[in-house]
Amino acid sequence: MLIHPTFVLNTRIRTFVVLTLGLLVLLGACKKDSGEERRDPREQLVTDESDLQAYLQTHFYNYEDFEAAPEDYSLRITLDTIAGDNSNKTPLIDQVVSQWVDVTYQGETIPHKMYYLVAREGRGENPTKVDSTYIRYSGNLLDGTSFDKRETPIWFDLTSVVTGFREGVPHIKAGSYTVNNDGTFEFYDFGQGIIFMPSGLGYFDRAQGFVPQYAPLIFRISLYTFNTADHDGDGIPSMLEDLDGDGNPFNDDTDEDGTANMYDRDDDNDGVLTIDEYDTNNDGIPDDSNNDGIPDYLDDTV
Ligand SMILES: [Ca+2]
Ligand SMILES: [Ca+2]
Ligand SMILES: [Ca+2]
Ligand SMILES: [Ca+2]
Repeated sequence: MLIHPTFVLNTRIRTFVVLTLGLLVLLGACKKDSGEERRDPREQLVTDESDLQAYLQTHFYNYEDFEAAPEDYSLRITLDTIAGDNSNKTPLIDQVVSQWVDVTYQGETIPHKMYYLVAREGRGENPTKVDSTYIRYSGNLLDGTSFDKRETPIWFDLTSVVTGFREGVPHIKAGSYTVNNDGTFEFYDFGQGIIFMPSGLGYFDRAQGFVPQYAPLIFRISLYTFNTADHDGDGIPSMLEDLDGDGNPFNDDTDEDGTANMYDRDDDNDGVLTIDEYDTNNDGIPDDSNNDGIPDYLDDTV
């Protein structure tokens, strides 16, 4: 999926983002209101789950528009209350899929439940949770407040967004595109979906712009395309550095030097960069020169 034109676009737009937008979905810039004890994440989870349930039971999305015009790529996902003329609509709760995501607070692992829904099945591939994605999105609170919105698609490295966003986007498939004569892109066949997350997968106690503390979040997303990311540039895509296969590439650290393999350019800390010992004969199979079953890039004895 590494395509030259998008890569160029990627670099340019990402720089723009970092410099000018101070993106809300980015983690970092922690602002904590003073004077108040941080709430217990387990208790907050119960409150958030109850609020999310209430929302999903009383709201619907414009699924009929997507059923009626599956090829209309200008369609946006809209959310509305089930009431009045809309009282016969199918509630979101009957359409969402739930997913458990572990969050670690002060050494304790707490499973968080989030929900997602695919409104339009894209025809491309699914990104992984550590890829670089080109998306249009809008973020809302449960009361409808819009706190962040991008009409023009933008590149996001999924490693640098809030957890619920990172976990939700891989359920959506990318699309295809054509390049116009003037160099602009036309996207089609892309997937669209919605993510509903408790505050613990969002900003939790870090108020951000229009997002108050402890706010569950809703993101509507269109995934145009993505690039497979290799954060350390060692030739191994970041997701493939998830050696224990638990779906989490952030917790694999072969040489136990404190840097996860996906960010480590010398994964076994033997002084030879991974890229120089991974597959030197280019046969597509990681080298294992002493045939001990441990590839050279993870074997500090070779
Ligand atoms: Ca890598
Ligand atoms: Ca792992
Ligand atoms: Ca590595
Ligand atoms: Ca090495």
